[in-house]
Amino acid sequence: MYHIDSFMAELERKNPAQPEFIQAVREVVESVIDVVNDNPAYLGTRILERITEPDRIITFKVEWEDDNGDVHVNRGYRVQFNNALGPYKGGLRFHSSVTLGTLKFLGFEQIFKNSLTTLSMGGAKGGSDFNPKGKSDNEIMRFCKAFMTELNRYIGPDVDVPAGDIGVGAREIGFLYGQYKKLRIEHTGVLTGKGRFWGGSLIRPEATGFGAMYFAREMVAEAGDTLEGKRIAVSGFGNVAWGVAMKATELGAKVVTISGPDGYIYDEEGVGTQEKWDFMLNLRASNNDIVEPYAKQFNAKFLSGKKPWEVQVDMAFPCAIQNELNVTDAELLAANGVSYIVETSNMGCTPEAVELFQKKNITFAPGKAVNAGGVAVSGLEMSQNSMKLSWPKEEVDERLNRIMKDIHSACVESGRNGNRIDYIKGANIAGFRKVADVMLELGF
Ligand code: 2IT
Repeated sequence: MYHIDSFMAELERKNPAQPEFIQAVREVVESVIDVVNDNPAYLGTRILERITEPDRIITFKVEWEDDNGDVHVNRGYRVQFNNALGPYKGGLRFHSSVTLGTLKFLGFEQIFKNSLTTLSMGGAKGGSDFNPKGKSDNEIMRFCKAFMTELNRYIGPDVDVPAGDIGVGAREIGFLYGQYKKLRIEHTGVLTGKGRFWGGSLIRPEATGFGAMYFAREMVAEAGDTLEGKRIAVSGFGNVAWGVAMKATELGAKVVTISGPDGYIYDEEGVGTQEKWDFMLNLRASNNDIVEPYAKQFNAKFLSGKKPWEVQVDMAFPCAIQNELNVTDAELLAANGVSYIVETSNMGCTPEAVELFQKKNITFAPGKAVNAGGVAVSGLEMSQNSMKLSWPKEEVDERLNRIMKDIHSACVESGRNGNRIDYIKGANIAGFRKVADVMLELGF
């Protein structure tokens, strides 16, 4: 029999100073402990110890030169967590806050997320503490090339397939892929999120946000409700936030906020239009990590240094980074009558915030289910690369929609609790079972 407290105490002993990893594991273990304790095959093979230990962790030195000729040293990582279901798969994050503990939490989440997609992908994550903010294109290129010079040894289209995450978009994937090609003389699906003319899939940039909205449509339908006229608060201003905003508009809802490190924008007219998206794309391309110029351009409000959770909305979509929505934010949202929290960033809400939502019967869906559309379309990109063809956007979008519906059904099936759906339990149990069963089938 597993006991949560003793299991977690041992995990903390083995993984000191990795609070995000401990937080991510605790959430999964709390969900699955009864399933594990009821199954002698899981118990007898120490499934929880095995699934919480990464297969391997690769760290490497990344040396690069800035535009003034000064040399910098960053640390690069790849956490290959679990490949029971397929090649290791997961993004690369370049952000000053990245530590090994961050990437272990993300790699761990990725195992269950990828399992939920129904595609054949194991879980991994990588990245660096490199801070792309304020860097020139040439500096970014030199960093990416130095990073791939090390990473290329450990990846491959049937081994480990990285993609983007925070700080790694189409530009970075281009430089990384360019260096891989130079070193290996191979044109393969070793990365996803590639460009249109070198193996990328249509809809990949929008997939996480579109998928989140498809999932949200199922959530509200499950509650006998619709998206029509819903007011939505979104944080962040990257691909994910914009995918949500554009799809929300199309489905009859309205996103009224986006946010950056400088504060948030409140736009009563709704942010989800092509003109506004193009403006923000240009702003981001200039490496400006701010949202304030949007307010002047489109006659909206800018709230300096604030988070968007103080606005009166029906739905909230955290789309920025882990633990961005805390219990104080949750109390504000609840007091303003929010009905649904659609966690779109990985572990975007603190455990205390989630507990508050559950206590107040506010429907909460976790990131690993909601944001799985991104990696799902990465999986579809891998399929297209293997077949050496590319599907039209309607086909990718239709498959994405179907996958998100299936993920929602899996959450409902494993998470039904009387007349409520516990989406956290549902996602964790459904994701875990498949990986655990395959691990048993494969032996150790
Ligand atoms: O968190 C995630 O699922 C991603 N950053 C996407 C990973 C991928 O391999 O597309």
